[in-house]
Amino acid sequence: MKKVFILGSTGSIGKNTLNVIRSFPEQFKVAALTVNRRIDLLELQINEFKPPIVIVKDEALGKELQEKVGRKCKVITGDSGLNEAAANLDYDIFVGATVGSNGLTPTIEAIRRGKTIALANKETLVVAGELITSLCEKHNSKLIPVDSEHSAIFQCLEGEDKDSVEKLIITASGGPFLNKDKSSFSKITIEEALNHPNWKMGNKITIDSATLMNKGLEVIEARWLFGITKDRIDVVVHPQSIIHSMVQFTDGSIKAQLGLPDMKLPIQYALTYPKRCKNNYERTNLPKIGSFSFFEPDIEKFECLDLAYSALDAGGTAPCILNAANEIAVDKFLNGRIKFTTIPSIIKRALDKIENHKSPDLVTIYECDRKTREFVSSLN
Ligand code: MN3
Repeated sequence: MKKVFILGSTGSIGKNTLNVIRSFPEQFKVAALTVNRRIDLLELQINEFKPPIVIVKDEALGKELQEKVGRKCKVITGDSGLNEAAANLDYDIFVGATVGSNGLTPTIEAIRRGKTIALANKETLVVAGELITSLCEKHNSKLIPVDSEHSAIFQCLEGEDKDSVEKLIITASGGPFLNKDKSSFSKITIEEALNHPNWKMGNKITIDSATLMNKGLEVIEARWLFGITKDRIDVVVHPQSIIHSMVQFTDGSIKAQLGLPDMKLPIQYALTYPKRCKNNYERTNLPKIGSFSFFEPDIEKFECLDLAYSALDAGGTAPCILNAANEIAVDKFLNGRIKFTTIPSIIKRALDKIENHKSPDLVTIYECDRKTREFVSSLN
């Protein structure tokens, strides 16, 4: 029986992780669940999965929940409670299911204990890839990707020699604006940007998919997960989202992983790895899908992808600046304060303005993150 700690249990990945656990009650047990504020959904999860401990970031809401659940479950609160839980509780797998860079410290606590990390939170590797991968090596902690593209690559690399990898090919759906003319980008509404053709996800990642920043963050994530430099990571637009990504080897052969766009699959693989377990999820019907198509991404239209490659090239804290600026810019767009086309220009300004530090430690990363957010928040 594997005990699972879920950082962020009420978001899209967290709920799907619980869906997977529900299907394999003899294999998994919930060790702890964490949320920022959504205590009503957390209460339902407590009733069903009976974790001994939950962590609520908001202290007042945490107290309110403790009164409701009584002695059924212990409620811990605040950032310090979260970090202590990751550092001290009894669990085997840590699922990083939050969005944004705020899950970094508890993830590092889990890595220091040599836990298996099922990582859905791409920002962790984007802002601190060098630090995280070296800590994983030092503490013998295994990092298993949950992001569908990286899960695909991870599966394609099983049984292969790292030296025989020529390049990684990350697929992108292209998002809702693949065929939209750039001249009309400035009129894109929040509703249009939130309407993703293939995947149902949280708001932030859906906007990132519309700008292709999501793919840019995934290129940076892949660089650290697989130790492959950026000139050997390609992005190919594949609007059907059935091929989740591919690996090309030195003999020219390409391996791909296919499946329906459903996050339960990569989550299940990360939890059961290296085993595969039988489930009853819908199967991929290839004749019904009919055909696959592929295009080069248009980086003039989707500047965010280009900005991500540049940030990876610059190294140091540049990806941290990119990520923090993007988080604030997306938030501003979702609140109707800026246009869709202002997202990349804000990020560019932040990358020009905030100083880059090479091989940053955690304190430097947090400082850079804070400075960038402050700067971008002050922009109109
Ligand atoms: Mn993805």
